[in-house]
Amino acid sequence: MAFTKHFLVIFVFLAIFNICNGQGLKLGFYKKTCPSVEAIVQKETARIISAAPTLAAPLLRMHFHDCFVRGCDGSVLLNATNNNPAEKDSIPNQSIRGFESIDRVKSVVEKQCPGVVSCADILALVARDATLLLKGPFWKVPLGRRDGRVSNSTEALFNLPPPFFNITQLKASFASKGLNTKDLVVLSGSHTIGTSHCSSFSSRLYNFTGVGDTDPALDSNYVTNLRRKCSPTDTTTLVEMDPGSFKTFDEGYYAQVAKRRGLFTSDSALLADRKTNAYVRLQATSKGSTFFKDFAKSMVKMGKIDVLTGNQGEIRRTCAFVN
Ligand code: HEM
Ligand SMILES: *[C@@H]1O[C@H](CO)[C@@H](O)[C@H](O)[C@H]1NC(C)=O
Ligand SMILES: *[C@@H]1O[C@H](CO)[C@@H](O)[C@H](O)[C@H]1NC(C)=O
Ligand SMILES: *[C@@H]1O[C@H](CO)[C@@H](O)[C@H](O)[C@H]1NC(C)=O
Ligand SMILES: *[C@@H]1O[C@H](CO)[C@@H](O)[C@H](O)[C@H]1NC(C)=O
Ligand SMILES: CC(=O)N[C@H]1CO[C@H](CO)[C@@H](O)[C@@H]1O
Repeated sequence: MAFTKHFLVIFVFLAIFNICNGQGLKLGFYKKTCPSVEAIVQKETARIISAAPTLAAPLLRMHFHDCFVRGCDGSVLLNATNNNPAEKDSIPNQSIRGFESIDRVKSVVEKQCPGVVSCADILALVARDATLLLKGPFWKVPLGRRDGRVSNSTEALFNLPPPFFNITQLKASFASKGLNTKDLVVLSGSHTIGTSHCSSFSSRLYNFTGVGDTDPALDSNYVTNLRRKCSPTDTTTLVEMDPGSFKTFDEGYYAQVAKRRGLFTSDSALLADRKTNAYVRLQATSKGSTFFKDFAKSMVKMGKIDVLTGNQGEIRRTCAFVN
């Protein structure tokens, strides 16, 4: 009797521990229920990116924004309901694009395996496939996430790190999601692809501390260059984050950051910590860069943040709406 009781306690403890650590996810989760899901997602993502190559970056970013708010539960995909603005209505999400691409992939998957594959899993797979299509690394995506039923714009505002965060704030933000300093410097390498609106960094060019100054952490030639592209009030122009190779997933980002050309305060901040500084310099210069291997590992880790598994949540029929 006592033995059984102990056993039960240990079992329950392990079950809770596993859920919290995203261990409820596994490779090949849909092997029996939807064996072709990865092939379908891969094919549809390739179709989407070949028609619109600039969608790859926002689709990778979308997975990050999903995972940092309520865990990787597809909450970023939900539309607002009456009186309840969704995550996608919040300031950090203003520039996210590609929701209709996820909806499209989901509808193809639904045709093959109705009601089986979560939107959260589809997003995790699309982010991986989009990265690979830009010549980035491949990683195996543990699956079995369930979809949440809540999306709240205020939570997005509080959980997503803004571009003006310093290194202390960034580390705290990542730590609050169970990610360490290495994950921070590695995942920031995502900024090797894609573009940014001028408004995400223009205070660094024109009014850094409110006295019409520039950010001393930015290379002055780069400031001149960026000022030509971005007027102080520009909210529409897009700037390449890794100039010259923003369509290729490579180590180029680290070379930019090392040259004091990181676009955001959060990029420059990686030089302000001994550990992240060392990583930036190593990836910027080494031939046998470990970035791809590191990135794959940190993405799998990010993909496990506070996931819903088992009977939690639901499998949404349409990604923009709860069932
Ligand atoms: C470390 C903290 C981070 C901050 C402060 C940050 C901030 C930003 C900002 C402000 C933009 C530009 C938005 C715009 O103005 O259009 C951006 C773009 C982007 N971010 Fe991050 N980010 C961070 C981490 C990440 C992570 C972890 C990922 C992915 C795993 C990611 C992927 C991207 C991508 C791919 C883009 C380009 C999007 C596009 O081309 O539309 N970022 N980020
Ligand atoms: C859901 O939101 C997206 C993005 O804001 C929008 O494009 C789409 O039209 C909305 N869908 C519906 C059915 O309202
Ligand atoms: C959204 O989240 C905020 C912050 O946690 C909370 O104060 C607010 O009540 C939530 N809104 C809704 C509609 O649940
Ligand atoms: C980062 O910002 C916080 C809040 O503004 C501030 O208290 C802290 O001193 C800053 N840390 C660094 C290293 O700049
Ligand atoms: C710079 O910032 C300060 C403080 O926020 C503000 O009062 C001032 O108007 C700004 N100057 C310009 C040129 O935007
Ligand atoms: C894609 C999307 O829904 N963007 C929204 C982001 O938030 C602003 C409001 O802050 C909306 O106007 C955008 O439509």
